Amino acid sequence: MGKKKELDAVIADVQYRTKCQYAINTIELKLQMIQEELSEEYGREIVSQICSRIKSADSIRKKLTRKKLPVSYETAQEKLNDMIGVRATCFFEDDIYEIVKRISAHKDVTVIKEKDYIKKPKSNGYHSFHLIVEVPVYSEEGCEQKKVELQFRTVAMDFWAKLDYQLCYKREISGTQGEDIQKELRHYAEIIAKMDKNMMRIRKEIETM
Ligand code: 0O2
Repeated sequence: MGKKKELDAVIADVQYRTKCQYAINTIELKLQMIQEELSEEYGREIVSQICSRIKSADSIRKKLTRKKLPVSYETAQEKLNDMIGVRATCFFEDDIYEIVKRISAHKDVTVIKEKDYIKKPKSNGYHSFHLIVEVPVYSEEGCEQKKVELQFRTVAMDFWAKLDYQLCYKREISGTQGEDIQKELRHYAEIIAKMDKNMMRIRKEIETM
């Protein structure tokens, strides 16, 4: 079987997808538990939305090619951190750090890597907190660790990222007009970041009333 067909076959395989879904369910359950704990402590909602996806064969192929890596399932497993992705959209920025702290403390969660694009946004303005973890997945074959990329964003950061994804991300936007567009998007990302900070301040003010 050629490498392309092999990758397609593995990603479509029911056993592979079941194991990925197991990892997703584990993480989602933990996030729901933390959301309930915090909700009880703070007396308000913490997470607006949780969503997940298993990366498609096509997207894996494109990402490996973009990274100039050989296109194979083995390379994808080894080099890509986001074959399985879960995103939690939160109301406030400080809640993101509290959730990250709590989920990282779970004994069956191994933190592989943290990327804080909130404190250090990407040059295009992208804000998000990425936490790469491993969780155990049990089957008749035993226990295997599955890597999951968790993305944490505020509702406002998510709004920007979703529009950027539609407009620019994965596209070559060049020339003077391209630069102006990039600059404008960066500007909106800065406004959003400021708005997030102000919303947090307003919340704290209300909490002391
Ligand atoms: P898709 O289609 O969403 O899956 P690595 O250094 O290898 O750990 P990686 O994965 O190359 O890191 O890069 P990074 O920065 O951690 O990005 C991982 C994911 O974050 C991306 O996955 C996007 O989902 C999202 N992301 C990163 N940068 C941007 C950005 O500038 N704009 C938007 N809208 N999303 C971003 P994929 O596979 O690129 O895309």
